[in-house]
Amino acid sequence: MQRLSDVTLSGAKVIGPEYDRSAVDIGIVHLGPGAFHRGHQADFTDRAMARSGGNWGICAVSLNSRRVAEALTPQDGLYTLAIRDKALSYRVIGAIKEVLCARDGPDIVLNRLSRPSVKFVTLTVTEKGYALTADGRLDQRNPSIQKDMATPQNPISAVGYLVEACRLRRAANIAPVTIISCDNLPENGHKLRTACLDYAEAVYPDMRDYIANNVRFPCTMVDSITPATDDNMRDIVAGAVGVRDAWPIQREAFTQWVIEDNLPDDRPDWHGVGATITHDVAGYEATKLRILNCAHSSLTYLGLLAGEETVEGAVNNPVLRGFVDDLIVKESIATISAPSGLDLNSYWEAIQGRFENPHIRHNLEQISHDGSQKIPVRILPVARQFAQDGKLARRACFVAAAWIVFNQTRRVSALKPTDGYLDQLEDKLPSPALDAAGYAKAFWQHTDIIPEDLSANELLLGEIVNAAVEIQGKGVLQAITESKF
Ligand code: CS2
Repeated sequence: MQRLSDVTLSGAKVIGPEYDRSAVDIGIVHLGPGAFHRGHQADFTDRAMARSGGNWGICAVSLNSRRVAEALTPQDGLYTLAIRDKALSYRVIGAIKEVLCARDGPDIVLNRLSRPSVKFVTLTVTEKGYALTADGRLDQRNPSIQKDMATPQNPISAVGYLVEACRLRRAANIAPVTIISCDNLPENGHKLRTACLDYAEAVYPDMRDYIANNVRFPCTMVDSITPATDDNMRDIVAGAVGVRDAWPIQREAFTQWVIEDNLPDDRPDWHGVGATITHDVAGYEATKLRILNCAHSSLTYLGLLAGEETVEGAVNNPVLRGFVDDLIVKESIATISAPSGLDLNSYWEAIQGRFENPHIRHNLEQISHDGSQKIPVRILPVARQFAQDGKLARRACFVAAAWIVFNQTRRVSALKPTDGYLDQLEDKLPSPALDAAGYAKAFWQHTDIIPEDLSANELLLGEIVNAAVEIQGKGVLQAITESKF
């Protein structure tokens, strides 16, 4: 079977880019072209060019791995988007014009970032890629940040590349780019801006004010379930498309992109293909993080401890379903000021249907990664809001305790949890040989992991420790059943 490429595309059995790829210049550099970028922003941009044209070709830059470049370069950047839902559909996406790996040297990446045709830099580098401390500032102990501060003209970190690009464009009298974070962080644009300003202040002090006054960092909320691709999916896509695609992307039908109305007029027609441009991103962010992502992380740590493997399996486990439904309806939703017109209970009902999608295998293991970056923005804000009102969000505390028990359990096994930030702190973490109470207490009091206001709250600490002992002692399902929430 032939490999997907510009040459073989005409022979494919599905629709491809509905614009002339060869005529499209690069207008966007994207950092972190993982499955989510290719299933979400690149899809929006592909459809925007089909609808309204524009030079919005994407130069995708992997900061660490060569895998995406090795898979897509022989395919001229083309790949298949497989929508796996009530209806199955396939489309070949052409928005990515080239894929670079920054480990091959920063020069070509900085060359692209400095091009006058490039107007946007978008990012999906996951929460850990922002190198933030628990209080949202640049983590200057981060190894990549430390290295970049020593050699800023040869960056390796996302922040290092962004600030160097701003410096080079300014020196060449080229208009600054607009930088769009597309990661699951509350106020993602503001946090990325703070990280860049902190970095600039330390490395190029004159650049701090320039960036502060000239570079846009709109916030966004992004949503579409895009599980990792496996060989089974490659075979399914090859059969449907008729050409071999080394890295197709599977995704649910639902997709949503909310972008803060802080964009230049010259932009892709993202709005025309369904993106929401609004001043109220915060409402959408909190809604998505504290409902969808809160439920995801809850089902993940509870599910993995209960022996479940997928989101579908966990959400169909009656004990877990009942617990997470109560967590969302009785705790999370109470802390959210919803965007006008959005009914949160209906929103949650729709998400449960998305989780049940039998056409998608979403492994809990994948969602369990980087809990130190996810739990503080998905679970802990619920506990904080309740604590500020003098109440206890016991279900949110139970999930935080399950994450701690999961971490302890995995650290004594060969299958360590995937969490780069915790790996960085390894020598400061409590010994996993401690009992459940001792480990939970020490972990919760670690202010590099748990924000200080929560770490110091004795009521929360007591709840976390009790829940950890229950989970460790009885197993998660029995602990849920016997707890009087
Ligand atoms: C998931 C998210 O892996 C995870 O942490 O919760 O990637 C989730 O699938 C997306 O935010 C859905 O929009």
